[in-house]
Amino acid sequence: MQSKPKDLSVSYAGASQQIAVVRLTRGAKRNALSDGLVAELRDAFQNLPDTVRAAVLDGEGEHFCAGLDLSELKERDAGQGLHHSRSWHVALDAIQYGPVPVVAALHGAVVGGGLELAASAHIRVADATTFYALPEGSRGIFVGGGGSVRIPKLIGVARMTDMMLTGRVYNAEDGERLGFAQYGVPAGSAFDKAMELAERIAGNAPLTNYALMHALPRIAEQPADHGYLTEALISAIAQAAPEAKARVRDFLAGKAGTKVKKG
Ligand code: 1HE
Repeated sequence: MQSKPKDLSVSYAGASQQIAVVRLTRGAKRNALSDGLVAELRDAFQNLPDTVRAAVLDGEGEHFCAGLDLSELKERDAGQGLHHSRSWHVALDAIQYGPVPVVAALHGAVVGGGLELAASAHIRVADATTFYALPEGSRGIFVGGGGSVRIPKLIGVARMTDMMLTGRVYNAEDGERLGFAQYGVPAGSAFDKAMELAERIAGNAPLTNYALMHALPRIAEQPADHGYLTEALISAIAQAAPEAKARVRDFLAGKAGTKVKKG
């Protein structure tokens, strides 16, 4: 029996294969996220090998991701709809709260569930062809992949409301200005820039990366008084690691090569 071709590829790159490249390979359907592809994403990020220190997420073809596979949009009762949305939450949480930082390389359409997927990464690099939209509003549905939690954190509630009420589309330049992407690059170069950033991230102390992924977003949600205590705990744990001590020693001995330079 022939098995169904996968809609996702996972390969390894960089020094010691430390970078996982996770690619949506459903270009003929603009990388639309079928239930099967959402499960493949979940499995890929839940099962990254221990050797991996950073990941790059991208999509084949002219578009990063066209969102929910509309051909699977079936009549669901409320309970089934709830579980469908929750399955996206599990998959996208596996990206945001997985073992390693994820850099999304964006180009073309980053729309609907594709924008929800991009928002679950830690860094977004967008090339000049990128555009962002939330067509859910015009399709009579609502976001269901964590977008109402993550997207306002990037651009604010008012802008997300406008996008969904009016179908507004933001181009790459506006998207960078508003906070969808932290890096804007020329057309065709998002993947290379994402790999460059992933290499740098892979060189960080693992506990620092862990703190940034798992502690920072939670501290930012805490009342200041709680946040300060959590920060103190995490910083005490991070600085106690032998690797942290070795890095500071190297800097003080002029050996680190990590002096901060003007950008
Ligand atoms: C699809 C999908 C899809 C393309 N589901 N099949 N998302 C949307 O509402 C976006 C819908 N898609 C588009 O607006 C456009 O396809 C694009 C702007 C992304 C790309 O345009 P283009 O001209 O390059 O491609 P195309 O000709 O529109 O599509 C090529 C094929 O991909 C075509 O199939 P074919 O068999 O006729 O070749 C399309 O049907 C198919 N395709 N997008 C299914 N989305 C957790 S809740 C999240 C809720 C949402 O994400 S709602 C938003 C859904």
